[in-house]
Amino acid sequence: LEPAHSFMVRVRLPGGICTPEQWLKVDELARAHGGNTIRLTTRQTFQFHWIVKEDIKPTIQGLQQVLLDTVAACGDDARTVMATADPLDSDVHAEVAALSRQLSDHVIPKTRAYAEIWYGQEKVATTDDEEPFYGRTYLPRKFKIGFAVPPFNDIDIYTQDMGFIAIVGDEGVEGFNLTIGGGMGRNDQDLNTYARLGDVVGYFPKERLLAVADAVMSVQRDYGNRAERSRARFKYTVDDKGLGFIVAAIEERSGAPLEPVRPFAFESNGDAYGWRVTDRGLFNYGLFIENGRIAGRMMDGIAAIARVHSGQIRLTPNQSLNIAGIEPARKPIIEALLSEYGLLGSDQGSALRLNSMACVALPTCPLAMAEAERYLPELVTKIEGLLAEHGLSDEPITIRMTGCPNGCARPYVAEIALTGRAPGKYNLWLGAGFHGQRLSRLVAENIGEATILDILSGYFAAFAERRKPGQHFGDFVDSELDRAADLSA
Ligand code: SRM
Ligand code: SF4
Repeated sequence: LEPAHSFMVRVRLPGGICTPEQWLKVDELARAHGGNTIRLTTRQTFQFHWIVKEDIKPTIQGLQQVLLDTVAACGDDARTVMATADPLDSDVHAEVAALSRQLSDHVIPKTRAYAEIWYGQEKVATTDDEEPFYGRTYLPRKFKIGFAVPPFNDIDIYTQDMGFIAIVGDEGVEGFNLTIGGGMGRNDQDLNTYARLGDVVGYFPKERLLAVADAVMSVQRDYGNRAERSRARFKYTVDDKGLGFIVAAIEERSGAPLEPVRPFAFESNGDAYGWRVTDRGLFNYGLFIENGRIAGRMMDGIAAIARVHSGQIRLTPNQSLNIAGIEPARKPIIEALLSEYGLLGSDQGSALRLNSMACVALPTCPLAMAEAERYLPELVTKIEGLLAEHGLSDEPITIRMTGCPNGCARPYVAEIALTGRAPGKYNLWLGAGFHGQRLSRLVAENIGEATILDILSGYFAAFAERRKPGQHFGDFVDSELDRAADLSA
């Protein structure tokens, strides 16, 4: 007998793009091995929970049948590559999604070990089975990559180790502004750890994508901190070595200097929900999935849609879905299914709820100190009540909760953020930018629900009374915090 451990299995899904056939296989595997639930993650992919040891192999082999894998979904390597889930379904989106797939295939480890272990392929004894890019010691730490297509910053480009902001001309994507050194992870007890926004360091033409990506990753591979794991992420390498040094090394290794940053503008870091017509006359439906958790009737409903759908089912960076490329003739059928399973409605939730995200936390995450996914919906209902009292019900405000400071729901770029300290206790962070361009500030530590609501109520009252026209909540709170700091100085 051995302990009845259960495992989490995470799929690699570049750009969050999934076919209906793949969806149905994921659904089948979740019902067979994964506790009848699918979890959509903040990096646009699937997680299965509750998989017992003997079911891991059948799960991974089942994924292989629909050309999905779990390569580098975890580990000290380049993780699944994110890309904007453009609700307008533009040609630019298609091009960027294809590039995210190409880059993901390029950056995953190339040894045969995965196929030998999980697919049962014949073990071949070789003397040169060392990974050509990662070598024997891989990267100092996980490495995250994403592509954003302005005006959508749904992937939170400034939180990625390496990000690409698409610059579009008449002929489509011309190139990318490069961002480096973003990251959320921090530890409440260790002031040497912190969330950091990535720097936008230059522009390069799209033909140089792989060369630039290789150069950035090789700089982290060769200069990253391998002695102190808590300081091993690329953001610390950038700060320890200096931005100038890192950029010069990237330019030298990629074979050409970066050009000046090209203009771009983001508007939000959320998703768009409801029906949209695409340029090609097809329909997309943005389906809000609260905290990415799919189970029960919702799971049945999405599977029923996948059975009749001929387009894609895209996973968004905010744990939701875009049922994309619906042919006009099939729209009434899909609409009827959405209605039958209670998934239809332009009002899928309040503006606050539609901009909410929580990490998995308890009961499956071993690092969780407080609830997140299971508690945020209830807290949002209470905050909705406060917003209504101040006439702010329609105000889109981003709110994110995590069960610990690691920041898996990218809380430090949310206008309201709660990070777990202990059961029922959270740190409260406020004042981040609405499109993820500014970090939030710590406002109160280790507080429970009553204090959280009390503090928020005070800020909502002030916001309703004194906000400037069009001002977002995060910008307002940021200026209030500045004012308070000036007064106490
Ligand atoms: Fe995360 C570790 C869940 C996105 C920062 N994360 C974990 C683990 C694997 C816990 C563990 O190490 O044992 C969690 C599994 C919980 C469970 O029961 O499933 C976990 N992270 C998640 C997911 C599922 C949250 C969600 O609710 O969607 C996300 C899966 C993403 C994916 O599909 O690959 C997830 N994690 C993130 C993000 C957001 C992002 O990448 O956009 C971050 C912050 C960005 C960053 O990396 O800086 C994030 N996760 C962490 C960290 C802190 C890393 C650091 O730099 O300190 C850890 C802990 C660690 O690595 O030691 C962690
Ligand atoms: Fe677990 Fe913490 Fe990540 Fe939440 S933020 S999933 S509690 S590691």
